[in-house]
Amino acid sequence: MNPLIRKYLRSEYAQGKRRTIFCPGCGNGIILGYFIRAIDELKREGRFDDSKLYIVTGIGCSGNIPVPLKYNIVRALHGRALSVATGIKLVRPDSEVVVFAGDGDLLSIGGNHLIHTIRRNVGIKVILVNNMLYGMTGGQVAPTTPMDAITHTTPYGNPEPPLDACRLAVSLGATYVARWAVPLAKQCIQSIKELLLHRGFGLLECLSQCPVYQGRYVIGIDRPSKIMDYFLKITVVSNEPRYGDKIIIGKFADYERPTYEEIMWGIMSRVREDGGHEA
Ligand SMILES: Cc1ncc(C[n+]2csc(CCOP(=O)(O)OP(=O)(O)O)c2C)c(N)n1
Ligand code: SF4
Ligand SMILES: [Mg+2]
Repeated sequence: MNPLIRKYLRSEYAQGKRRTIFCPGCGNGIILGYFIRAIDELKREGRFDDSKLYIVTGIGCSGNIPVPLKYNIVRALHGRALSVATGIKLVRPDSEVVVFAGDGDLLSIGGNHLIHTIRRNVGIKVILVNNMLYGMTGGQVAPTTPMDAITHTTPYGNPEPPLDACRLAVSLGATYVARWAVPLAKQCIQSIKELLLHRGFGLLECLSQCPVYQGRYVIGIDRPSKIMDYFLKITVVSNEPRYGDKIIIGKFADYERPTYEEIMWGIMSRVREDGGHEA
């Protein structure tokens, strides 16, 4: 058995008594593996203290990614993971708060929270799993679904262009932004490491395969390995915002500015020095 399994998974999962809910070939299990490897490498390098790690998820298949892990996990309401994560980070500014969210969860019902969490530069790290639709509820259209794609709710093709989460995040001042795809293991693990070490708000979008719905309907390929080949064909590493019809992957932002928790704790200590505020 891979020693990382015993080290990071709850015993019932490590012993095979419980299994993840993921369909065979889903990208979610692979992303879980990348997350564990990134944490393990950082710990061995002495650069990450996982005793301070809190994980928050939204609702969706991707929200199940951290469930087998030994860490403290909060499953928030659909679209509200960032609000819960903000609360944890504000109360415990020295904690490491990671959010796993689906594209529907983060960009559709949770889109407004994303905008303001980035604007404030709350020091939480978001791993966005973009499988181009709502997986858990049966393959409905999401803000990330490609135009003209067939889904359960767009049987005649999606009439809307997709939202580029990374461009949105950069425009709002996100201090770490990257996008990779599940077949690019080295880049995904490296990016998760950078995200975990980053001080302000960070977003890593990971293009991921949902062989059941995205594969069958959106892309028309249902073999997971073929979908991963397809991701490599439709993506390109570039610094340009547009590159023909291809999806740009790479790192788009990595800098620092004051975080919301630093500012809020600064205000609180000034209030205390003033002896509190009287209305
Ligand atoms: C308030 C609320 N509205 C709708 C739902 C139903 N629901 C559950 S998961 C989901 C979408 C999941 O899609 P995504 O976030 O892309 O995650 P995926 O399953 O694709 O990983 C929806 C609409 C819900 N649980 N709560
Ligand atoms: S429905 Fe899709 S995203 Fe959900 S577990 Fe199955 S393959 Fe993965
Ligand atoms: Mg999805």
